[in-house]
Amino acid sequence: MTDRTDVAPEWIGWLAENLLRGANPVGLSSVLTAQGLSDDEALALVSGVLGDPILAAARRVVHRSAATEQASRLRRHFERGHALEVDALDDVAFFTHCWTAHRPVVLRGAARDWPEWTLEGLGERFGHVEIEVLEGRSKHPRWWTKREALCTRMPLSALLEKMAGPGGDDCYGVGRNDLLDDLPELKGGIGGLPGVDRANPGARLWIGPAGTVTPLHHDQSAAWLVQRVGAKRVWLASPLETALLETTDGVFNRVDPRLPQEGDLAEVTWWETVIHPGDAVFLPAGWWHQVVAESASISVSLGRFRWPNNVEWYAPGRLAPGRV
Ligand SMILES: O=C(O)CCC(=O)C(=O)O
Repeated sequence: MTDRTDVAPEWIGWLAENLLRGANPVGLSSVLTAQGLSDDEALALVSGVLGDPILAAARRVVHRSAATEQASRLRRHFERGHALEVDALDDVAFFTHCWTAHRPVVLRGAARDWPEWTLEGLGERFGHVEIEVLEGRSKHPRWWTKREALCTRMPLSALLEKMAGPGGDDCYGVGRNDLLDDLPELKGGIGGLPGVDRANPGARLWIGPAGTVTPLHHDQSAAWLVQRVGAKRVWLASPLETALLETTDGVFNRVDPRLPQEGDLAEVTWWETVIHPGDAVFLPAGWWHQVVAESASISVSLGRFRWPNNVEWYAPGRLAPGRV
């Protein structure tokens, strides 16, 4: 008779996981017999794991998580296909339909009254100014783990030259570094958007060639992403898309919404939009988003609102198995 110590721990784990997922014990024991156990040994092993108090404790935790999964699904069921895209949005409508509803929105022409920016105009006025960029990103698939090594400074004119070239994801002036501190004259031209603290909008600049990719990630605060020059394609998915919680990599995610997905990931509802100069997209805290520049691009993000905007406790990537 095989006892549990004779069986590879991976098989015990496999058995426990499948029992917790509700698999039929008889089916599981036939898999074990196909692995070389006799019928009696397989059944004894399955009933041993079924009767284990550790499994009973795990069931209680799994029940809570399955119930939460259903609550998420209920919300997704009603959200599906109801992405908001509007041409006008006042503060009250924004507060009701986006901020408290925790829903993204595309506001077309949101920055139509802001002063026009062009690559040529910025080059003429600020080409000599040194700005901070991340360079060498394309050599590192997880470049965000090497930010400090990749961070360098170059004159804006050098970045604009790269932006006139074929493009790619190698070099990007990313909003994490407050480039607008290097270009303070530009700050004055940045107008308000619904909900934003006008005195201190928390503006950050994103400037780079066609083809820059900000991989799928979530932030721990909300922001408007305002397109000023060129076009960007943005994919969004709700934090309630629980399939995406299994592919987290810190605040990033291994899923690329441009690629076909399998299993539960194929069921994720993506909301895809392209923003052009003047358009803005509201990115609620925690919503997954990926951004790809379709042409040489400049965007501004605004991250200070009239209401508290910080959910640093929200970090599902830290709850990955083995990290609890
Ligand atoms: O524009 C980009 O490349 C990324 C913007 C973004 O992820 C953000 O504003 O949170």
